[in-house]
Amino acid sequence: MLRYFTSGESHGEALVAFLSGLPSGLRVDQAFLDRELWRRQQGYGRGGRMKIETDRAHILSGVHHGITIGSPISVLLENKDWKNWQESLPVEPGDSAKHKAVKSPRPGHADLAGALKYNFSEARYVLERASARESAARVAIGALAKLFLCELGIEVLSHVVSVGHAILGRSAEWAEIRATAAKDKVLLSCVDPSTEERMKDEVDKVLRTGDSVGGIFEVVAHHVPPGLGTYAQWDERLDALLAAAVMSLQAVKAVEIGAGIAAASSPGSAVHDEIGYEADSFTKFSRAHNNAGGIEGGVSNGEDIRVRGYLKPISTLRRPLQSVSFETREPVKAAYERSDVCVVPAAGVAAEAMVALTLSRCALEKFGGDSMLETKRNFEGYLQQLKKF
Ligand code: EPS
Repeated sequence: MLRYFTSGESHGEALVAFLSGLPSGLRVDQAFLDRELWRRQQGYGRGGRMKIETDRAHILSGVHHGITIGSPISVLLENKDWKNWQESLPVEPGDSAKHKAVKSPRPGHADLAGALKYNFSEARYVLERASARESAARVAIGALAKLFLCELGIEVLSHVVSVGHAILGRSAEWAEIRATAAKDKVLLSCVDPSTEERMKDEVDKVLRTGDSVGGIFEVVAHHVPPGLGTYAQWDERLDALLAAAVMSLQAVKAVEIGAGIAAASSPGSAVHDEIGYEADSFTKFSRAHNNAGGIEGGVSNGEDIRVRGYLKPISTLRRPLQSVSFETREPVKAAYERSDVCVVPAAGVAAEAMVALTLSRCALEKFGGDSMLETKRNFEGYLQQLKKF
């Protein structure tokens, strides 16, 4: 079974991610891991921190001579900013006068709920772990999941659908998404250049006013065979697993599969994807469109899987909202620390990692295998079985 978790604070020494359950014999491309980490750091509207960090995946275990050996994999990502925090956030008790307290909770951040829950007198430790910096660790192991899926012919990428009021008013083709993700310069990862300019204007607006802006990203998993996930049990449904995986990312407040939101106010005849028999894919069954987002009954149906994440605006504001002092309980403005103002493209890359990890888990549950040889043999056998339909 594929299992994973992360550890690390935003301004601590490092982030660490663990991934257990990948078969042996998967070739690991270090340059690919580092490019995925680079992609997550891009986008117009990021703050000063991204000028400090250059994320690199330092693999500590589970990979030797460039291939996985079936043992748990651990990856370390250094926080370059740590050198500026060694005295204020040491592991040992240190000098309490140098501690940088977060004195008033930011509405929208985990600050208040976290301080109440863990019995902290201020929110420093809450911020440190709740920060979206943690998503870098997920991207590192998500890149390994992508390499695994690639062996099965599956690719996972994302693009930005909206930033503030600037919205891409059409569906994005796979070829456009792929071309956008391959660029060496990232603005806002929109497939349409004129919409991307309008998205940039939305970011410029909040940069001027000391505000922040959210938006929508879409993750597309291409060439996923039918049969991943199952309707047989509630917690094995692929749409439920993907929704939880994407919702678990910092600042995501809603998740949509396919045309899920519009579907709720449309008649069934306009929503469901009519079936034909002239395709040349996993089977000959074809669809008129893909409003289902590649999943019906909690099972992948062979169409591209489309998952959208809706991001609230970043909760750290240069023009802070009203809050209360942890110390005096008097009204004060919320704390402000250097921050991003827009992270929609970065969140999309982190969501790709979560989707890739989820699909890898489902693929391994279906096809099994301790070595890639075994997994791929089982996979090929299943593809042949599908061809008979
Ligand atoms: C974050 C605040 C900022 C972001 C950070 C998320 O960090 P800092 O407080 O160091 O300026 O840059 O995101 C990252 C560091 C990252 O790698 O994405 C927050 O409070 O959530």
